[in-house]
Amino acid sequence: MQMFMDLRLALQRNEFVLFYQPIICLASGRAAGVEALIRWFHPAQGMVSPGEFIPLAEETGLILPIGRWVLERACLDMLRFAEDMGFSEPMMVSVNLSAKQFAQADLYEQVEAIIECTGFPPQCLKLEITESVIMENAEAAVRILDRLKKLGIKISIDDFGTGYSSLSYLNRFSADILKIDRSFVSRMHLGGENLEIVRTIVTLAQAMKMLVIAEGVETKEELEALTALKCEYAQGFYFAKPMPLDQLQGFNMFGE
Ligand code: G
Ligand code: G
Ligand code: NA
Ligand code: MN
Repeated sequence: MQMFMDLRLALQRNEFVLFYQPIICLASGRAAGVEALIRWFHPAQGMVSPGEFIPLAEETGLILPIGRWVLERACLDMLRFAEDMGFSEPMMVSVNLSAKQFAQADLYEQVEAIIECTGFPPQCLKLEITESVIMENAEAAVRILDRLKKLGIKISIDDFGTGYSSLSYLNRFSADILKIDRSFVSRMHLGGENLEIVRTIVTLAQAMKMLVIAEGVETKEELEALTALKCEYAQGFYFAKPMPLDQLQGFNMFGE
């Protein structure tokens, strides 16, 4: 209950911050973009992880105003970052959408309005929706994803491999990217089932003309196994942890 009251006030008290984790192009070693991950700096408890408060925000509906804030903040942060760094275009940024956010009747209008007021280039914005959320109502997902795509943004299917997509649906979702869940990437270099699952998802993505990102890469061995499978992109503590915007400036965004 206390946590709920605090969470309700966190937005107006400016206690949320977005951290960013680079997504690496394996062929070039360069950062191809970043994923925005929210952090809550509670005045008494310090940093509270989203694993703790996102489920509460989702249950209580607070995720809707928080989610709007995340989208707008991510666009504004990336515009500022591009300006500070002298980039001609902002970096590609991925924003996570939870089940309730994805089910909002006015999601399209919300994303459109944020693109318009911030002036953020839509081709640099990506929404991440988990496979299980998409599959909860696959017919509705086909329609909303189609509409969102018309704004010019990109769509990623997050935690892929954990949510039982039927292959016929996968073809109908206008998604651009599959993110391989980190449970499969972990220890894949040891061979066995994880390696075969990752191999299958990479092949599937290529056949469907989708890009593929491996999540949760923690070791050099996992990276080498992914490179051998010709996985295109990866993300994980091996490259970089999620970090505040000012540290992203110090991160070598362009590889060696
Ligand atoms: O950053 P971390 O790895 O602790 O995130 C834990 C969980 O919280 C992940 O499942 C992640 O997708 C989710 N999460 C992080 N940031 C956001 C956000 O801005 N919106 C939503 N809906 N979920 C987020
Ligand atoms: O649910 P989603 O895929 O959005 O979750 C992203 C979460 O994964 C974030 O909480 C992020 O901090 C975490 N994460 C990113 N890279 C790694 C990694 O290499 N290992 C582990 N254990 N977690 C990671
Ligand atoms: Na994600
Ligand atoms: Mn994921």
